[in-house]
Amino acid sequence: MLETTFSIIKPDAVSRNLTGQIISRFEAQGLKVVASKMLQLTQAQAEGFYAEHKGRDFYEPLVAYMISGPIVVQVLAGENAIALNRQIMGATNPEKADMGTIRKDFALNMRENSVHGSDSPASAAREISYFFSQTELCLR
Ligand code: RTP
Ligand code: MG
Repeated sequence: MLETTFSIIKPDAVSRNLTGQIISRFEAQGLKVVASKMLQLTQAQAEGFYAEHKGRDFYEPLVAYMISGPIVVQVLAGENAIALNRQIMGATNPEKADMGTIRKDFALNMRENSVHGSDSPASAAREISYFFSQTELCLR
């Protein structure tokens, strides 16, 4: 099924100049960038984006990290894009991520893990609309 998913290249990866290498991995696996921008999140934007994790012990340090520097937010399109992106990213904890995944190769630790990807169609829809209007997606 042709899907769209939402991706973030997180501050640890942008600051280490890994943006191009990460996008190349998406493209090499058949995901197409259909919207893209660089920005630095405000505290309120980061808190809202991660609202589902509010109250967890990692929530506050996660928000602080996510506002610590610029990020690249993107919409990726392709066959089974949501699952495919998660596969390319690897497990949340880089020590548990499969060989050849972004997190295995680039993540610093469980928090500074280089990328975010939507985990379901519902979160993809919510996360895309959190950063992009429908007219900003180049789907044709
Ligand atoms: P993401 O949402 O960023 O794609 O990552 P995920 O689904 O693999 O992980 P999730 O459970 O949704 O957690 C969101 C982000 O919070 C940070 N985290 N730190 N125990 C910890 O220190 C911990 N657990 C999660 C990571 O940055 C994770 O990607
Ligand atoms: Mg998640």
